[in-house]
Parts: sequence; structure tokens; C-alpha cells
Amino acid sequence: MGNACKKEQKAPEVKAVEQMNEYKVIVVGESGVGKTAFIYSFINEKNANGLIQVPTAGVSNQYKIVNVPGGGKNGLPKQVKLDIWDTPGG
Ligand SMILES: Nc1nc2c(ncn2[C@@H]2O[C@H](COP(=O)(O)OP(=O)(O)O)[C@@H](O)[C@H]2O)c(=O)[nH]1
Ligand SMILES: [Mg+2]
Repeated sequence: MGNACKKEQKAPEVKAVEQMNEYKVIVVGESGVGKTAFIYSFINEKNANGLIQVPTAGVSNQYKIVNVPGGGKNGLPKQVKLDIWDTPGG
């Protein structure tokens, strides 16, 4: 039998792209303690300053990518994606 088919085909090399870790953050607590205001100021990097007046109905999420100092390879920052969920509380 010939061995023409014995030579294994090399799979194409794929350079791995580092995947960004994603964390789900669920903010819970009694109504009126400032969950929505806290999320607003965290996402927008500014004080909510009384902007949040209406109680939260239902749940919603927002994403924010943050740098974790020293969290990556060789002490470099690492980017992580936060999937932040607001809840109505009760
Ligand atoms: N003075 C002050 N008021 C806040 C603060 N955070 C929230 N509030 C107010 O407290 C009330 C309830 O806030 P909200 O974020 O809706 O609370 P949630 O029900 O936990 O989502 C709103 O009238 C906000 O404007 C804060 O850090 N300081
Ligand atoms: Mg709320």
C-alpha cells in the first residue's frame, strides 16, 4: 500500500486572541438605597446629582469595559467587561 495519505495535513495556525473576561454584576438592595444612581455614576463617571427620580421598573443591563491595573500579563492592565444589571429592589 502506498503511503501517500500518511502524511498528516498541518492544521492552519491560528493565533489566539486573548478573550476579554466578562463578569455579570447584579446590583440588589432595598428600593431607594441608590442602586440606580450608583450605576449611573459608575457608567458615566459623573455624579447622578438627583437625576434619578423615578423608581426602577423591571431589570435592565448596561456594559462597561474597565481596566484592572496589573491584572494582565507582565503586570500590564487587563481589560474586563462588566455586564451590570439593575434591579427594582423591594
Ligand atoms: N444625596 C444623595 N441622594 C442620592 C444618592 N444616591 C441616590 N440618591 C437619591 O435617592 C433616591 C433613590 O435613588 P435610586 O438610585 O433611584 O435608588 P434605587 O431604588 O436603589 O435604585 C433618588 O431620589 C436619588 O436621587 C446619593 O449618593 N446622594
Ligand atoms: Mg433603581
